[in-house]
Amino acid sequence: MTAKRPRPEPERVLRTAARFQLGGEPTAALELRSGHINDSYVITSRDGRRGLLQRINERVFANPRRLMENVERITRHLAERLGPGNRRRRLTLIPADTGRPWIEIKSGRGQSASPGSGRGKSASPGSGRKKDGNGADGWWRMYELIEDVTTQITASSAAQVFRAAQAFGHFQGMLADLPPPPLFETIPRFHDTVSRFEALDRVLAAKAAGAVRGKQAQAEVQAAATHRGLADRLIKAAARGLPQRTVHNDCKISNVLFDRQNGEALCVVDLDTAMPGLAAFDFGDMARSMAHRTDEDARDPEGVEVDLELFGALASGYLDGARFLTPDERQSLVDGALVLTLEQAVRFLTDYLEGDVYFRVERPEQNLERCRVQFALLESLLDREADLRRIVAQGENSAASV
Ligand code: GN1
Ligand code: MG
Repeated sequence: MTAKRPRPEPERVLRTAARFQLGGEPTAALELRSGHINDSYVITSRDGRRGLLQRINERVFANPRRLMENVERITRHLAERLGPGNRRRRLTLIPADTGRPWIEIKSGRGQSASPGSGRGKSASPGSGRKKDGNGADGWWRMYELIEDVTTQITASSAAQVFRAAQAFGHFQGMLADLPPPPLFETIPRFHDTVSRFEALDRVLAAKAAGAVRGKQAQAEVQAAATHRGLADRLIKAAARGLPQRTVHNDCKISNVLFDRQNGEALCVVDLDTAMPGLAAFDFGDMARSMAHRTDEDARDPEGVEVDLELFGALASGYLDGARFLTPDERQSLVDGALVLTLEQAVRFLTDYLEGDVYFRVERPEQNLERCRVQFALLESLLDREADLRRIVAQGENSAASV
């Protein structure tokens, strides 16, 4: 599904972009292929304005209307917190011709997928969006493009990791006083690792898993079984009273924009999964994306290991940005690193076995390779668990030293 979704023709993209008040007629659309889920284009207008146009993947986000309400609430709140300047420090939605910052295109008799509460993940291929009549059906939005920034696939220095982690901590802090109600859960049970294992079980039980892929992934299926005992660790900690906060839920280093001139971590992007959750979810995603030097898309898991210098920068940057954490939350952070890395391995493995229906792939074995990288990282995190706990415990003291 995600990977096989039909792409709109370039002129359709431009016509869609023209419905947003970017300023000047859109003349160029450059597709970005870095995200796994949504379709993203950098749009340039005749007046030289640039915007980020995105089509929301409705097979993953079953209720785009409520998702966009979340995004509007978050961007409005951050604008209030940061003040009228600081436009490079926050995302700004661009209104469409409807007056709202999104449009829904439905062509012909085809209706868009009806909002429901089910997870996109369980949708079968072919469900979701119906006839893609003009290739551009679906929910679209546009953000102002933040100029003169760089993004990172992997961390390049401890100082950079410190800044990124601090930015995610500040992001959580700014959302701590978001007026009620809590944000809508755009993907239910998103970081419920136990239910991620159950999804794997279902794929393994189904004949449709495909004998060939099942054989290819034997070692990884075994690794998942070996580490399954970790899956409910955060769920149990949450039941013991860890606070629910508004968290980002996809804290990859690639979701931070760095200033091109001075390397400052300017802005956290990708707000689609910001919703109630645990601080440990975000710390865990940061650890799996910033505390080592390997690309998540590396073909070979050889040499994948946690880098304690980067992990130290991560812990001190995050603890500096998120000063509101309770002692119990600080205790849970290393668990977050272990559980989120395991969860991501299981998600990639499930998708590989299911036939690459969720994460966009460029090559057939990519999801299995991604899974191997996560398992290699998990082994390394487990080997160094005592060090990681010591580093987090010392983190606050060393926050100023990076
Ligand atoms: C997906 O689309 P992207 O790249 O922002 C995924 C995250 C995973 C990540 C792995 C909605 O994010 O949960 O951690 O890939 N997002 C969703 O790179 O499933
Ligand atoms: Mg994301």
